[in-house]
Amino acid sequence: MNSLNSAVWNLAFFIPLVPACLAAYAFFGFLLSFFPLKAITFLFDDIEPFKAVPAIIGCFGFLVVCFTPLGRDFGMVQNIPESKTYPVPFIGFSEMWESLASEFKSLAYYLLLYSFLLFPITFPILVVTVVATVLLFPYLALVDAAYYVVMAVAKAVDKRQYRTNTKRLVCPECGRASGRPFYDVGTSAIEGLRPSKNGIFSVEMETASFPCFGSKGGRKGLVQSCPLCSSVLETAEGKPFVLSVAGAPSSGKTSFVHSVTGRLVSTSGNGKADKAGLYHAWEGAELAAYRAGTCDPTPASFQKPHVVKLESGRLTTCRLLYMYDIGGAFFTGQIETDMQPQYAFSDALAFVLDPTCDRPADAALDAYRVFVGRYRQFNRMDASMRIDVPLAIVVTHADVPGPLSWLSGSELRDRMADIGYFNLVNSAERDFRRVSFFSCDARKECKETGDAVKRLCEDAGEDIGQFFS
Ligand SMILES: Nc1nc2c(ncn2[C@@H]2O[C@H](COP(=O)(O)OP(=O)(O)O)[C@@H](O)[C@H]2O)c(=O)[nH]1
Ligand SMILES: [Mg+2]
Repeated sequence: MNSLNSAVWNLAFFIPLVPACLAAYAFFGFLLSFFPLKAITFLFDDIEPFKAVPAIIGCFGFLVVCFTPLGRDFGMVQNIPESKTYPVPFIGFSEMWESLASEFKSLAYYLLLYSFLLFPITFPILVVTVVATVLLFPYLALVDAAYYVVMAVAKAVDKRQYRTNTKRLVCPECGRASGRPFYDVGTSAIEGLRPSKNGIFSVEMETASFPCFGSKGGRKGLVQSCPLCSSVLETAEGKPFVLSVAGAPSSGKTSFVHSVTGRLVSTSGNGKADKAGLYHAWEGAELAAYRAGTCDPTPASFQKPHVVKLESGRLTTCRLLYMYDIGGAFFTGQIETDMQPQYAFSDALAFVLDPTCDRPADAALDAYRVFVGRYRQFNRMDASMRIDVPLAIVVTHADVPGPLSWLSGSELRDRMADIGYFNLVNSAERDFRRVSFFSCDARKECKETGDAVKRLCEDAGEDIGQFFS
């Protein structure tokens, strides 16, 4: 910012100088029409040099006085003011004119004094300086206009980023969604922040001014908390993508979640994340157990979501993948589990089925019916309304050779419809606008599990899909 301010400052000596020289040239021509200078016009045929030479002397003299140590004798100290609100961009421009004008004024004043001594040199410089001082006003007006345009654009970008990135908070601790987080500003917790008129680096709040977006902004680093459970969050305003996993007991839901998580973390989000990590410590222990080949049954009661945090220099905030994995008993309909709040704000749904279990098509269809019934009930959607949230049907146990192993897309869909899953396929396609099909070995961190989530992200129109390979 200092270099930008000094560029504006220095250009203030050059840009007005060009028209100032032309004006000085015209002025000296004007002087030649008065006594006693008028005599020159009678004595010389060519009076051009009498206009041009003083203009050139004035122009060069002006530059010498402004930019050499000689200038100090003329009050020209080249004192670029420190922008008070640094590092807010461009704010220095409009604040600079007073200092600039005072330097020009003292220069003109000293030149006026000296002009009695070295009249032929100092007088032209004085003329150029006076004209350049006048032209300083349109120059600074233009600079300020540019500043306000840039600021308006920066503010619009800032607002948009803030709105889209903090539109919704999903608490990694209580698993519930709310509006913007509470920000701890020292004296009180306030809800939501607004970008200030200065744009990207500062935010006006009830109590004070805090830094906002941008590389130097610290707003994302303010302590934030969940408005519902008051837990302190480390989401740094990360944008959440919520995936709810459903399926019959032991169909492979938990394995699927660990497969996606493990692959995401070990591939650093398709090599596109600077950091890919787990949010909760317990997730690390569970992932390690999964990698060692054990997968404990999940209790039917509501659980905290699995959260993967992806950070990339190309994104203004991080991306958080939430995966809700609940006990399969919920989908048998026997358990009156109260509410699964995530169904109100899921961005995508995955329905997992095991084709190797006893009567697999019936088991899957029963679980599917309970799942969709509860989803509709929770979202107050009757059976005639199609669900906009994308669904992926994930068939596990691809490692056990069978008719569905390692198929995907329409090939898998058609095969499923042929071998007894017709009702499931048909219901899914009636209930959901977008349905995709994948087969995978959920015990491994295989590509197919990531493909399923990638597709769901893409169907939901979210950029987090880029992190899956
Ligand atoms: N061979 C094989 N076993 C699987 C697969 N997916 C899950 N399992 C096993 O099935 C059992 C139940 O899996 P789990 O993920 O706990 O199912 P959940 O009850 O739906 O969460 C575990 O012993 C897993 O190791 C798979 O794709 N292939
Ligand atoms: Mg489980």
